[in-house]
Amino acid sequence: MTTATKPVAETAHDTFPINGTDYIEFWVGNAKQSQLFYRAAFGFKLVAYRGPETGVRDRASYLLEQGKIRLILTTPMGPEGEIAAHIAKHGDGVRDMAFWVDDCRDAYAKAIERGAVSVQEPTVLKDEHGEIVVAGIRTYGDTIHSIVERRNYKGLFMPGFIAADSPFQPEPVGLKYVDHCVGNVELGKMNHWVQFYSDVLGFYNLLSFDDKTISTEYSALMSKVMSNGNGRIKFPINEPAQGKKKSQIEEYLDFYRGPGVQHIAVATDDIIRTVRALKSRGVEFLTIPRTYYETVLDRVGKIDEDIAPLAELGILVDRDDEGYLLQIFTKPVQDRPTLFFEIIQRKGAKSFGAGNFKALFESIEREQAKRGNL
Ligand code: TYF
Ligand code: FE
Repeated sequence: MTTATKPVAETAHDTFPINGTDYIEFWVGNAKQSQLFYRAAFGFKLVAYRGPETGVRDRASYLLEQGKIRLILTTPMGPEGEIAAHIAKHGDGVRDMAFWVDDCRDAYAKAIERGAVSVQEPTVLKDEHGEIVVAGIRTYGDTIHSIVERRNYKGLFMPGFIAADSPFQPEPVGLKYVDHCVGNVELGKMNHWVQFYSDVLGFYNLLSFDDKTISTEYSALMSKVMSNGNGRIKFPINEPAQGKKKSQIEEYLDFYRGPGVQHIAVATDDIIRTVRALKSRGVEFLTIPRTYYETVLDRVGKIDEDIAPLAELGILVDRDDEGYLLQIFTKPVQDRPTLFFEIIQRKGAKSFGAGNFKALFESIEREQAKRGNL
């Protein structure tokens, strides 16, 4: 069932150091409307803009920020080119999970030497605030990793972007940083992409879930979590497994028309406050049966939070050797059942909520059934 692969390192030997996620860029059909959704519903702040008004003719991009999280929403100005083709095929989705590095040229050269496929050679972008060096490599599907060096840059974000402001300034909801980004890949390809992150980027295999860990009679999948050395980049990779029902991963692959980013997990220090705020602004979450809360404390032991608000909001709890975590999942954020968000609060735990997989996957399957995809 699992294909044989070379052993994957248990500790990282980073090909190049990564300081963290620089930004996540979405290619969308209407960035003007998407940026308002992420501000109004998720509490992001509009910071910068690049488009026809700033001399870029073929696209418009909006930079949003909350905590350390940067999102870019980009749309094409016409049907020509790779952005329009990406949207026609995938719908709205994640194009780029960018790495923040200290030395782009060195990082890019080392990645290419180890077999990365280039999408952009190191390119210098200059303005009066200094220079950014950016390169790009491919990962699964049509997704890329830009490699961004900003040590000689003092400006807002990047040359080409101008400050943007708006009279509409919704309160942030307490989102702090990107905790992990999950990719869905085709049946039989998980180990290929595990090997890519290991061989090319020097990441290590932090955790693995085979189809027995994950599936009961429910949605079957396998997952391996790849991490860089400092743990600031964590990429679980899922592939569908044979189950009684159509795997949620297959549903994603059918609608995204191939591999891509399935969910982005964002961290908060106060998940109850964050989820209340998100719900009051119209963000939809997966629902969890009341019965989950009748047994959760027997499973996870004592926690700081009251159970009542967790049950009211549908927040899940899990424990590992190092502590516990609280997590909740949105419904897909576009009409295709593709990308969704996870809100996570870690209280020591370094794991991903394996104890919640059954409750979570049953909830996902109720949504799949409503869509007629089970
Ligand atoms: O990132 C994770 O591993 C958890 C659990 O389709 C998860 O958030 C795994 C697979 C999936 C949804 C959530
Ligand atoms: Fe997750």
